[in-house]
Amino acid sequence: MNRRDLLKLLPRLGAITMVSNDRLFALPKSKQIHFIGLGNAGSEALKHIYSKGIVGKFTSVNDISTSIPDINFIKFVAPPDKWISKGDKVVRIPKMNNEIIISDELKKVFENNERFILLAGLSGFTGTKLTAALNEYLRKQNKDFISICSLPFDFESDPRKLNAQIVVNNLKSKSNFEFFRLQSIREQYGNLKLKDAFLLGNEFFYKIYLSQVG
Ligand SMILES: Nc1nc2c(ncn2[C@@H]2O[C@H](COP(=O)(O)OP(=O)(O)OP(=O)(O)O)[C@@H](O)[C@H]2O)c(=O)[nH]1
Ligand SMILES: [Mg+2]
Repeated sequence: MNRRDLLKLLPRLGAITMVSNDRLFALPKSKQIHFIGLGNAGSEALKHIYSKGIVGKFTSVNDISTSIPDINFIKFVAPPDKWISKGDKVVRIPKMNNEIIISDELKKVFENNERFILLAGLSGFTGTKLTAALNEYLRKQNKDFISICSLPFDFESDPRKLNAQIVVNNLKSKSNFEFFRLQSIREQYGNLKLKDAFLLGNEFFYKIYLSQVG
């Protein structure tokens, strides 16, 4: 599929969630919507939603800034994998074993009475760990929030798939947790280039958001 065909396809994706863009005009007026992109995928989905012209606040929590002035940026750098000596062997301690701390700067993002929409691709450190930690934190704080997450493609590594699966298993019974499989894009639209599959993935985040706000 070439890029022009792909772009033609994007509006038709509405059929996936059976929601039309008309919902944009029915957004609840009382509460400010605040989108928070966690990690790279979350921040790409955030930029995509921002580009739709939705009125709201936007914050990216990632290692690099989006460079869009309207998108607040909170720097978060995942710890590196560590290598330790055990006898005559060197053993890798994956970064995923590290606990995550929600910084005061990040807690401040959630201090107002807004409706928070967390966006993350699950499998890496930042999106996965922050989704798990923030779900627990925001629930305890009685905040109004939903999470929209993707599950990795089949070709991603087993440890990354496992990271994602653990979080989904813990949260999938919650009514404020939504997810989709990136692999379903390739199943539906063929073996797209990764860049194009990510673009469709970003659109899935947007459509799921629309299906939640009515
Ligand atoms: N829709 C979409 N998915 C992406 C994009 N980039 C990466 N992903 C997917 O998102 C998942 C998580 O990857 P990243 O977002 O890069 O990971 P991260 O949360 O930044 O984690 P670390 O970099 O390990 O701290 C993987 O399944 C990727 O395939 C993107 O631009 N759009
Ligand atoms: Mg990253």
